[in-house]
Amino acid sequence: MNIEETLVLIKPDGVARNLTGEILRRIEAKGYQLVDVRLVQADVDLLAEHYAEHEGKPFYEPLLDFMQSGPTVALRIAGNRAIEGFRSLAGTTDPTTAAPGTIRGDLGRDWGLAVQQNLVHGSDSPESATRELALWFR
Ligand code: DAT
Ligand code: MG
Repeated sequence: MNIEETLVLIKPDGVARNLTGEILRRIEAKGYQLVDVRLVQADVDLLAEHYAEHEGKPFYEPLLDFMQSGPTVALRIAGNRAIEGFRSLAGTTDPTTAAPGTIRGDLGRDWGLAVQQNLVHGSDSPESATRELALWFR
């Protein structure tokens, strides 16, 4: 066993589309423990830190605007290999091609801003998880 904690965000599109319960259901069904939950209206400072690795990319500014468009549900979850496991549950970044059975593949809408509006975030490494959990649960 390798119990890890990871940060999951239900992004503003997921909250606005009333998918919070459905996404939580999938996380709990997989066996992850819910350790902490917050409803957060993210501001630009938080998002600039969270997405620092993407600064300067063409999608960076629209991404920060989108992430400020409404509340985000921040989750601290725990489980065996939860970092990699949640990324698998979420599916690949682009909902158009994310596998069926995943959150993004099943629930992501194939519309104009589909890559940006992909419902969830999950930390991508132990270092990211530590850093991001400290940001969203400071
Ligand atoms: P992930 O969220 O799968 O870890 P990422 O870290 O590469 O993906 O990118 C962060 C977010 O930025 C992603 O969830 C959606 C947005 N994004 C990534 N690539 C994009 C692109 N080519 N066009 C628009 N938005 C993009
Ligand atoms: Mg990422």
